[in-house]
Amino acid sequence: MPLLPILRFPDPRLKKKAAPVRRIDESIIRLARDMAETMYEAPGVGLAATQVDVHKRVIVIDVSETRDRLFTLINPEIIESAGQQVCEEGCLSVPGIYDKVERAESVVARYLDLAGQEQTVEANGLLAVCLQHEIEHLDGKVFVEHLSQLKQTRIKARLAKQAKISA
Ligand code: K1U
Ligand code: ZN
Repeated sequence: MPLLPILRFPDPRLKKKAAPVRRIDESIIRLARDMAETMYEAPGVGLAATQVDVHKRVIVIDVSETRDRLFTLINPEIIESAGQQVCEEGCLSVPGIYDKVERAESVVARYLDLAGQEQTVEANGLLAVCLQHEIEHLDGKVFVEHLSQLKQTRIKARLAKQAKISA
């Protein structure tokens, strides 16, 4: 199964808003499978289709230590949120950069599973953070946009330097 190339911040394609999935066909099932494999290999705890340049509302998440609790969420939406938490976040599209972001402490998300059944998940802690982070990717937002302009400028400079070294 192919590993998918992950777009790097500040690639403008990360700003595109993903479209809802109308029909869960073989192409969506294959995309979700390839995304899960790419996330596990990276390694990461989540991945949004936007990050692999597919602008459809599909995310995969596995925050388990055993790496065997995969969630595939089609058209995910946060329908309830409560509280606040500040958590250190990373992003596979912003390699090597970690910083604190304030998010809701707990969320309820509604989504379709791969069989097209509507599901809800109640989440707190890292799963809640990850759901918020991945759904923001589908809306064209990267976590560093929660940081100050100064930090964003420094991050862009650091990533540009890294890209030059590895070219
Ligand atoms: O969206 C992404 O780029 C994935 C990202 C998700 C995320 C991490 C932390 C907080 C919020 C959202 C990552 O997975 S970054 C890598 C990472 O955090 C990690 C990797 C291996 C094991 C545990 C964590
Ligand atoms: Zn990310």
